[in-house]
Amino acid sequence: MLRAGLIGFSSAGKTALFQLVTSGRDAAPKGGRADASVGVSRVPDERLDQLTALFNPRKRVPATVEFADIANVGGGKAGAQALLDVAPFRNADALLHVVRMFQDPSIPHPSGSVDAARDVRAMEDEVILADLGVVERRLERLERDLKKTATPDLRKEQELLVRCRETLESSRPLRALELGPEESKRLRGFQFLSAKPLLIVLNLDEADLASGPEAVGLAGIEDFLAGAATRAVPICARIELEIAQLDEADRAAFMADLGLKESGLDRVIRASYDLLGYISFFTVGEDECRAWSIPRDTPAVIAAGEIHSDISRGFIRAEVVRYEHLLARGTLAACRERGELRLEGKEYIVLDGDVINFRHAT
Ligand SMILES: Nc1nc2c(ncn2[C@@H]2O[C@H](COP(=O)(O)OP(=O)(O)O)[C@@H](O)[C@H]2O)c(=O)[nH]1
Ligand SMILES: [Mg+2]
Repeated sequence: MLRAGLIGFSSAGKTALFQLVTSGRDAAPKGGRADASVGVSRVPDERLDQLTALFNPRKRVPATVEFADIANVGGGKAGAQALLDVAPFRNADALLHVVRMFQDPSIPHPSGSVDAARDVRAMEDEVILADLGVVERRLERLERDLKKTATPDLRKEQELLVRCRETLESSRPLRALELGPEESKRLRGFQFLSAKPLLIVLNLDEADLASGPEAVGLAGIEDFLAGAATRAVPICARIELEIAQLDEADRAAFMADLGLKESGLDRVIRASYDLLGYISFFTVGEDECRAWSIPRDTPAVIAAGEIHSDISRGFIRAEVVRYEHLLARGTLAACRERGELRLEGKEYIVLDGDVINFRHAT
């Protein structure tokens, strides 16, 4: 499951976005925490709807995205530093930075004016500073430990952290570092905030909503978006929250009026998937039809582990068919007759839209 943490200055619209993505028809509350609210959105997916219509299973289980919203981070003294102490942010796969672009004199901006480019940079600086604190503390400890026992492992860690420090000190985020697989893994262990992919959610003024993707241009953050693992998506949290609460017929009419093709929820989830390079595969049957999300280029044996570690451990073969073939033929048997049902091994790279039955030893 993809986990996203919402960050941003106060009154940017984090909580409005959180409500938008977790209050829809297909959402499930997950429960509160003292330091953050956590909610789960189900990923809208037409392919899963079609497979469900075909198999008529007892259960339809969409892929899920977990969102965490924190109370009042940024702007204050604590800043991004506070995020480091909150598990749903430390553990997040991606950060969603909600940036205020709406004008509303009744809601004061903490910096006195609406300026998306300034806020994007300021939040990046906070995140970088928070990571720098972690790097420096860890380096101090390492130096002491290395004096006692200089293992190659500690040396490698030190080398990596020195590179991190240089990057952060030059105001660059750790997601900009180019790392080998071993270093990447080591870095992940630290759960640095600036190493996480960043989705900038531009919370537009109602008046700009219809301008759609061009609205990104209004923010003046082209240079920033050229950075590694950084994207932007426009929404209008307040209006889209109102739309989400309408019944289906009214919702379609309202969206057409505003020139919206996709709901804010769909756009944010799609952009998060894109950013992280996530894809979906499906499992089907009379019992349940289900979507699973995995990173692109995942081998079958690892994808199996997404379902259950036993299935990965006892992996024998993956029976794979494209969902469009399954929909066209109507049954797995018909796909098999046409040679569209393939047997694949552990190393097979799972593709977006594969329908898979894992054969495994128990
Ligand atoms: N006009 C307008 N107001 C908004 C929009 N999004 C949020 N707000 C309002 O701005 C205020 C702060 O939003 P909130 O989501 O609580 O911000 P947070 O501090 O980032 O969690 C609330 O009164 C929201 O209703 C928007 O798109 N347009
Ligand atoms: Mg809030």
